[in-house]
Amino acid sequence: MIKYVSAGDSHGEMLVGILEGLPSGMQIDEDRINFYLSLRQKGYGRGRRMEIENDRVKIVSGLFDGKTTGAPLGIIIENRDFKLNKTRREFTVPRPGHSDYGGTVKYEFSNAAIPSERTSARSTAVDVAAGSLLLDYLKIFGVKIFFFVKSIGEVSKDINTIDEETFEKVISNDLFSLPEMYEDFKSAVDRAIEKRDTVGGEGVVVVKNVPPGIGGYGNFSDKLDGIIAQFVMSVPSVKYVEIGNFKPGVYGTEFHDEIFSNGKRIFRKTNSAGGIEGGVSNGEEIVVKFGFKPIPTVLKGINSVDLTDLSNKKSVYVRSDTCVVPAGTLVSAMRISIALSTVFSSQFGGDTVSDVSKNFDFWLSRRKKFWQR
Ligand code: EPS
Repeated sequence: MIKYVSAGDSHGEMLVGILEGLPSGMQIDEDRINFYLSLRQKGYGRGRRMEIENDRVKIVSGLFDGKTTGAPLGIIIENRDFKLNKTRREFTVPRPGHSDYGGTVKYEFSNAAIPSERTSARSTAVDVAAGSLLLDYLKIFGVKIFFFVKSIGEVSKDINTIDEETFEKVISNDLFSLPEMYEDFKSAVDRAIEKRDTVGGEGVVVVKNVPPGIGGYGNFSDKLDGIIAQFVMSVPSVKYVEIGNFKPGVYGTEFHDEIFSNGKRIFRKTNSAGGIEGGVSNGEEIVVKFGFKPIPTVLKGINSVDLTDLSNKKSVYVRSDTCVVPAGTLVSAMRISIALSTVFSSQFGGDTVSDVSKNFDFWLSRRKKFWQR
């Protein structure tokens, strides 16, 4: 089964990821990984740190002639800030909304800047490297992952799906927005910059081509929606995750996606469930929506307390971003790539790419009465 762990501090020497359990014989596309890393950096509304970094992946183990060997992959991304600036922070007034307070209490630090070394969104660079690498693993199953920003601040467009052509347009702009929303989203970020404040928003990930029957319900921890939610909910700044399209107040007969047959094929006309029922995929697009809070480091400061003498003070300002919704949306998509890879690998394990592919084809062939591409 595929497993992923990471290490690395925001202003330390490098970020490190380990991906284990990949089959042998998978070609690794470093250019695509670097492209996704550059997408993560360019989101409009990021701070000056992104002008310093130029994230490039280095894979230091588990490859031979560019293909996986079955051994764990060691993935490294260097922090240029470490070499160029050597940022070192010390403060004792925690930023409300950041990990400063909880982390300082937990580990008994005297410097409230230490917890964010690990909880900073910097660590998501290596998540994006791992997740974009795994897009090739998901290709064995024909699975594709698309994403877009749905809202920034008050500006929102309520759509639940996206086609490949529109996705190409989304990733060619620095807000990952649908083309018609770009100017409005940009103004929403600019308003926050003018106000010396920060702004949140929402993103959507759409996963295509997942057959019905992926995931499990033997135990709560097997459920596909629960697994996806854990991988997205833990992205920095995410405050909620929703699968599908639930609106309080709708009746069961309105909400549930009726099942039809034309005698040859089973199909649905709606996708309120977002592609998952009972913890298992149902063959429709998996639609994951999530919301980002405005980030907690604000120029004006927020009321807080100095932990040294418990006096009331404003929170500190340190170099930061204004809006992380575009970057966070891409990160969430790449976390979903990791989540799905763990699930697919536990269901269709194998030592080589062709073993995995054969296992999956056999499984599908047994179920072709119900689902076909
Ligand atoms: C972050 C603060 C900023 C962001 C950082 C997340 O970094 P710094 O403190 O060095 O200015 O740029 O995000 C990244 C470094 C990144 O690569 O995404 C925070 O406090 O969470």
